[in-house]
Amino acid sequence: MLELFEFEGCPYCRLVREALTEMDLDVLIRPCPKGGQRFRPQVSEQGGKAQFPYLVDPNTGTALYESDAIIRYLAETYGARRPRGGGHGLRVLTSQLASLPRLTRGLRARASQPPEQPLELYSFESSPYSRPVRERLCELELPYILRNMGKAQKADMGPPIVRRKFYPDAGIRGRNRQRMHAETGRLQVPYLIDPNTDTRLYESADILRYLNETYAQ
Ligand SMILES: N[C@@H](CCC(=O)N[C@@H](CS)C(=O)NCC(=O)O)C(=O)O
Repeated sequence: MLELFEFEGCPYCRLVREALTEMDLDVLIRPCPKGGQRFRPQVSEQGGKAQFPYLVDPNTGTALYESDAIIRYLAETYGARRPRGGGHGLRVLTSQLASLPRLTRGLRARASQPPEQPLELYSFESSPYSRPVRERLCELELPYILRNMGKAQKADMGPPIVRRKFYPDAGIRGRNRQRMHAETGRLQVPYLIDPNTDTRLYESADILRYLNETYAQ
């Protein structure tokens, strides 16, 4: 699995996560919030500097800084379509604007208990309910497998209730959408799986409460 060292409040990291959603690729997130001690030092040791995002691809032995280079590498290596809409400079600007209202959320480390195994999160980058969950996972430096399930067709637009009401017979497209539906019978993000406690949760508020109670110190 690809590994991404990043933090939620970083606009450059966001661009890589957006590309991962659009390219339908999974990744192991190693959160590196400011002040974090769990994964940040690995980046300086391996790559020579504390700069994020930093992608490690064990399949090809590649390790890369620079969001633009990472996105290009992913597209070229995995045959995926690069995100459309403006040049990289414009994307950085709009990503900064997107992070602005979140202020310091997903930026600074908070003391936490390390999990034995990574958690697993079904999410897509622009989901407003998934973002607070990713922010908390980041602040608590909890590694997790990010299973992106971007929208794949018109029937996927809007909340799950819209699909149930207007597109009850729509097929399910997208690898992770099919995977989630096969496993749970539902299509809703965020969806958190914690193999350490055998916990499975929908609903962002419940997930945030669970993460605080289980891992925050
Ligand atoms: N040109 C780089 C810029 C990356 C960058 O400036 N990242 C900031 C975070 S947004 C960083 O690594 N700051 C150092 C730190 O957080 O310690 C890219 O596109 O990836």
